[in-house]
Amino acid sequence: MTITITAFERSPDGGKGLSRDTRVRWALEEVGLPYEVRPVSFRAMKEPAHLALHPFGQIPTYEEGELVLFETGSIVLHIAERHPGLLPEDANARARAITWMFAAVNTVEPPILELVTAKILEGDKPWRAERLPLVEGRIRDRLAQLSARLGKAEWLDGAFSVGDLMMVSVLLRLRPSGILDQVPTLAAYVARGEARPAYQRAFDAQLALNTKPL
Ligand SMILES: N[C@@H](CCC(=O)N[C@@H](CS)C(=O)NCC(=O)O)C(=O)O
Repeated sequence: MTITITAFERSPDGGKGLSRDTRVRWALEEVGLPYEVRPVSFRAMKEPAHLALHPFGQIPTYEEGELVLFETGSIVLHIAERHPGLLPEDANARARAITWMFAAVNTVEPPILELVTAKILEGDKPWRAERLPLVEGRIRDRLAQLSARLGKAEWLDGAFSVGDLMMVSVLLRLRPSGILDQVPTLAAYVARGEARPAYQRAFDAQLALNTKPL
């Protein structure tokens, strides 16, 4: 069955791989599933045809036959549960991998998104200068905790899993701020994720879309 995802016709990052279709592409590449991409413009994302797929008018969406999904956590988990490669066989290890995936989107990503809000969306507001150090502090606390848990391990819990895929994807969003590189354990962890051939294929595909003439 054909899998179709949506992605920005032109990502605001110009193809640095930070838009969230990249994590879905990466999951599909890890399990070896072919997929198609339907690029959408910012205007089309808010129109009824796209809102029928994604109630919040965002990307990515995931279509597979009659199934339509939104939210990258749900999409990536759906892929991981149905195809070998991203979840361990052992039931407890599986549950822990899923826990790390939720930790990535629920605990680590929110302060990182706050930074984007403080710097870009609210960059011209009078509270920016006061807010920024608070947000950066919250991110540094999370990174210190994550780094302490990872320690010298290659991945968060045994072999590479959906938990690492999501955690690396979330941490990558921090790279432009310079904060990630200040935590060498996590910078190296993210680099290991990026070095995976499946990530490379996902990255190259989103870059090709973002640099293709419109
Ligand atoms: N929690 C959602 C967030 C989706 C999201 O924020 N997508 C961004 C692109 S990375 C988007 O569509 N932004 C445009 C908008 O919100 O109008 C997920 O993980 O799928």
